[in-house]
Amino acid sequence: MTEAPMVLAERRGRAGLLTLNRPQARNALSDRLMEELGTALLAFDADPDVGALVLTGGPDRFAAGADIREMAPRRYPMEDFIGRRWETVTRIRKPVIAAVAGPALGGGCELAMMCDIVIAADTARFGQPEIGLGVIPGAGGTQRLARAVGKAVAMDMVLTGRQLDAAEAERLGLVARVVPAERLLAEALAIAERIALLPPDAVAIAKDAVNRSFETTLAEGLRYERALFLSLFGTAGQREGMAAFLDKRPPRFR
Ligand code: CO8
Repeated sequence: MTEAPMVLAERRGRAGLLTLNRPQARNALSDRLMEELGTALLAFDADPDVGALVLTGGPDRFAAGADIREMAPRRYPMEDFIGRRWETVTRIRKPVIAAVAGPALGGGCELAMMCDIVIAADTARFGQPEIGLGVIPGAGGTQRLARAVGKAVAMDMVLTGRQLDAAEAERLGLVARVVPAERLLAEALAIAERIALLPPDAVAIAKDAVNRSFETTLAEGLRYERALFLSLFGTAGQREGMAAFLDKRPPRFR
């Protein structure tokens, strides 16, 4: 008998929907789950009929973090067991929208922060409880979190394990929008569909440019942005987008 997949992948219109599927372990992010997620992300990234992705953990939870059962026997020195497996979501070209309901804890919060837009249900909670397990966040929970919410709140969360509810996460800029839980998936898919109708070169380059702002100085980032901006002239999207504006008609990008 084959085991149930830990990540479900399906097409919804021009959106690729990925659902973490390990409810009995609260979507704990085991090595196998992260391998499956990486494979599914790369498949959608390569699919020309998909314009943007939605990543969710279902209506009750996003993810309870890395798999503690798997990590407990590990001893340093050891191989980097996070590495490539956890980075795929940050390497793909298409935007990924995290649709978060319920707990997004530890690696679950970190996975949401790796996505490009985070939409939260009013039931969502974000936290980095690793300190209570004798470790610290290992996939961005000290770095992306501090950049998103600032040092004061990041320190509070990382040092005490305090969790943010959806409203606080929105106020602090960790999430883009909060919606009623029953609307979460529809809203996230609508955003993905909207992006999927836009010119794919400009979408991928816009994502890259904003992400670069977290990794470089302002002067270097502005040079990078300018080069990317210029590179879009002559693409199908630029020609059609500007022609449609001047012709006073809706653009047809695909
Ligand atoms: N790992 C493994 N199993 C888990 C995890 C987890 N993170 N979380 C829950 N489970 C399992 C439980 O062991 C339990 O299993 P069983 O039924 O066999 O006893 C089952 O899921 C149900 O758990 P609960 O009864 O606790 O479920 P509740 O709905 O009452 O609570 C919670 C859900 C709030 C999510 C709660 O389970 C919880 O607090 N979980 C742990 C959260 C946590 O501490 N996360 C941080 C993990 S460390 C981490 O993420 C480090 C990331 C570093 C980078 C990546 C490295 C690979």
